Amino acid sequence: MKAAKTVTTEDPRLSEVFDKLLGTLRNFIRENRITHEEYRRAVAFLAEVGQKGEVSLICDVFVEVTVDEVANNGRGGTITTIEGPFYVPNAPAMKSPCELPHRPDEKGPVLFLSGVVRSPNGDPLPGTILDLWQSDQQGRYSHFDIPEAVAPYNLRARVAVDHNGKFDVKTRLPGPYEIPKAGPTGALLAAMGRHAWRPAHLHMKIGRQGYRNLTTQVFMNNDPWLESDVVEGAVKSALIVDPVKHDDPDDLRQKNLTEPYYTLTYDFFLEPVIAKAA
Ligand code: MBD
Ligand code: FE
Repeated sequence: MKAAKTVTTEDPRLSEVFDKLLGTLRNFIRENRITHEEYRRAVAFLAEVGQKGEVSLICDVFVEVTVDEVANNGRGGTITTIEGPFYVPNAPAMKSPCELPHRPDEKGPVLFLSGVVRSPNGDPLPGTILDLWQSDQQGRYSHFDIPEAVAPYNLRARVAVDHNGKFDVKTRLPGPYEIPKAGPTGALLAAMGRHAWRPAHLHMKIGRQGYRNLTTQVFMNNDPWLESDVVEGAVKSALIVDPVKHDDPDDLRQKNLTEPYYTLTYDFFLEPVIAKAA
């Protein structure tokens, strides 16, 4: 007969880190003389975070920065930052040049995002997939704030770069994002007197065979929340970008646009996977 398997005996890493986490938590309770009332308040808060579907939101806002720091310590190439709670896998596959899926009445200025994905020595990397996602002009993410049935994969796509490693994507400028005031995460921030804003940003996961996956974001310069992102430590200076405004009437007519548009060029650098000795 086969012995019954249990997760605990099969997963020493789980036992080890759980014991350590508990130890840290017990010390925290002792050092801060956490009262029974505070404990009950915390438990009720966590229950509400679960009920309102904000587990990923609150964890990513307060904790993911440190996970990213550990995961990418010493890494070369473009600097990483957190994935956040609003990534959706399997977005439409597109080939550069392309336009992200959007509603017929999508608001906000057009943004042409372009650049080249490169290896550390600058060689372009054809064969790369750039998985892009972003909020709309009002800071809303499809599948979360915009129902999937209304606009599936709105402003999301997996873009294949061209044979020169280049991507050329037509999209819209994202707006800043505010954590909803109605939920427990927003209530916690309000109770601490903190604002709940993230500066306008674009998210990307970049993948190519032989290279480490890169998850990062670029942040729009001149955003009022750039210096005080509610996600402390997510904004890094090398990730701040300056979209260029274009409003020449002849140029607009040529592009079939009636409003000024923006361009943004940013190259990404991937780090090769180091083959491990057998
Ligand atoms: C976001 O848009 C985001 O990117 C993160 C990390 C947290 C909350 C909202
Ligand atoms: Fe985001």
